[in-house]
Parts: sequence; C-alpha cells; structure tokens
Amino acid sequence: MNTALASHILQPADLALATRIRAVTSRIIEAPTRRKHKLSNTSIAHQGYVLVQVTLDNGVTGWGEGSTLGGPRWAEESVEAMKANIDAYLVPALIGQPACDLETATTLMDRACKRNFSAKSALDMALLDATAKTLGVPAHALLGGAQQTSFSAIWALASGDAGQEVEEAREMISKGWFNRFKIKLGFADPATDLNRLGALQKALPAGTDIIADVNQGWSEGECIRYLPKLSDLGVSLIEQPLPADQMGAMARVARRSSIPIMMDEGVFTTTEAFDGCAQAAGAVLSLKLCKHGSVHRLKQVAAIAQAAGVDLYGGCLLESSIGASAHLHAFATLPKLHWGTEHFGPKILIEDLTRDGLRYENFRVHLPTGPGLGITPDPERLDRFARKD
Ligand code: MUC
Ligand code: MG
Repeated sequence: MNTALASHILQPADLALATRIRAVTSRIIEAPTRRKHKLSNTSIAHQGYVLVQVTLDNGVTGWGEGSTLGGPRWAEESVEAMKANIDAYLVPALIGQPACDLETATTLMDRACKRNFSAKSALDMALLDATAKTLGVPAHALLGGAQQTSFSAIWALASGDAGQEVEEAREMISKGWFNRFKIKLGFADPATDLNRLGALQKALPAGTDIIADVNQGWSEGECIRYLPKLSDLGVSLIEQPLPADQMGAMARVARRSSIPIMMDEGVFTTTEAFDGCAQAAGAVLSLKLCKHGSVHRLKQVAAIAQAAGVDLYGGCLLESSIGASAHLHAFATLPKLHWGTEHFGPKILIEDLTRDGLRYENFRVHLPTGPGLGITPDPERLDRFARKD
C-alpha cells in the first residue's frame, strides 16, 4: 500500500484507544421558556435537561442532553432520577469503553439500567459527538450519511389562550421560522379545546397545517365523539389521543378516524414499535431519542415503521440545540421523514444553550455542519441555568 496514504488511515485499534471514555460529568439545567407550555398532564415555565460532557483519552469532549417535561409526568423520567442513574449506574458501565463502539455502549447501558431512555440518550449522543469530532466528520457520517440536510419545521402552540396562540403563530410565520403548527389539547374539556382550535383555524392563512396532540388525555368514547370534529376543523394529524398502554383502543380509534393517528408515548422500545405497527395503532410514528435511548435504536424503530408502511414524524421533547442537533443528524440519515420535524425547542427557550444555535430559515430547520453534532455549548449560559444545590 502507498505509505503516504497508509499514514492517514486510522487503524480500528487506534480509534478504540483514542476514544476510550475517561470521564463523564452531568448537570441539571433548568432553562426558562418564553411562555408557559401546557400539556394534558403538565405545565412548564422552565425546561429540564441533564447535560452530560464526556471526555475521551485523546482529550476530545462530547456533549449530550437528556430532556424531560415537567418532572416524571410526560413519562417516568425526571431530571433528578436521570442524573442519579447516569452517575451511579450508566457512567460506571461506560468508563474505559471505546466511545466509537456505540452499539456496545447501548448494550452495556441496557444491562446496567432498565428503560431510562432519556438518560441513556444523553450519553449516547455525547459518545457520538466525541467520536465524530475525533474523526473530524459530522455525526451523520457515522450513521450512514445525510440523505437530507433540512426539514420542514413545526411549532407547538401550548399556552391554552387562543388569542396568544394566534399572535404567536403569526410571529413564527413572519419570522420565516415555522408555518406548520401543533396545538396541545386535553388540558381543558374537549368542547373548550375545540373552540380554541376553531379560533386558530379561522385566524391562520387558509390551508395552514395544524396537528393536534392530546397527550393521552381522551378516552376511546371521547375520541369517537370528538375526532370527527377535529376532522371538520381541518386537523391533519392527531397525536396520542389515548393512554400509552391502550394500544388496542388506539387501533380501534385509528380504524374509524378519517385523520391519521400518530403513536407517541405508546412507542418507546422496538418491541412497542413492532406491536403498535402490527396492531395498526396509528398510521404515523413519532421518533424521539428520549423514548428510544440511542440514535441506533431510533433508526431501528424507524425501520420497523417503514417495513409496516407507517409514516415517520420527527418528534421532540423541547430539546435545546444540543439534543435537537443529535436528532437532526439521525433524521438526516432516513430515506424519508414524511411529516418533517417539530424541533422547535431552541426557539421556545428564552436563551438557547449553544453559541451557534440551529438555523431556522424558509420554514425549515437546517442540519448543522461541522464535526460531531456541529454545535458549541455556551459555558456562561450553562453555568447560569445549572441547578444550584
Ligand atoms: C409531546 O408529547 O409531543 C413535544 C412537543 C410538545 O409541545 O410537547 C412535547 C411532547
Ligand atoms: Mg406528543
């Protein structure tokens, strides 16, 4: 072999040695949001993250973020539990391992700790960031390469005040950031929610895409009664109207609904993805690292959905630009993300956690360029928003 070329080729053993995980730190971050964000089961004015920083033997660092909404209410993880399980169980399972062996890291974390997917995803994205930085490539290059570099973006309206929501939607359109909207339902009675939705639909330009997320807030009976009304109001997609563990009821509702139903809280694991798709509990599936636990698992869930003919939606849990960029790198490698993505987190925070932020332009969010995740956390903001014990 040409010796000049050979000197540039990193041998697998060199990469494993260079990327040995030396240390991991974790911090709870509470970042203020521009307004109250209300869901059927919680309401927040600060978004909670556990931020991890991984340091490799070669001195390279990688960043990751586990997101949770309003304590253990959207799902079972809270920032306190995530940090405790990261420090006591997940980090000890990873120290000394090569960060480049991402699938092995997932197996080791699964052995050390059941579920805890948001906590695991924070570490997974930090290992991905550090490995890709070591190699000088963007994270997506380690996941199969980018097939798309920008995504149609969706903003969530969740103050519960129709007037404020109309103003906010108009502001997002005028900035060129978002012209598709998801409205949160289920925290008022259905009739009140429908009035709010009607006001929004009337005020926005004709044909504006509106998605409704009920966050498990309705019963099957309420779905039978109110989903046709959402259809009359032009809603394009209905997200997780029923409790996460009622897959059979979701399937019955999906069969009678004229609007596609999306599985969100009902599908975390690959097994749940298989069951949901096999039972036809929805025609669309929302992908999120906090549910699947790693970029590779997210891709496995996506593959199960694709095999079943279920469309894909890029979900979020109000991640900052750190977590959002990890999602974009994973989404970029999918052949198709039918519904685009709602990664609006960086814009709902009063101040994002990174220096560069993500680029929102022409109603699309753009895949960051540069090595690793392609973002630079802002140390001053991290210190300011870190929980002080
Ligand atoms: C969810 O259920 O989709 C994501 C956006 C939002 O407004 O809430 C979250 C969780
Ligand atoms: Mg949802």
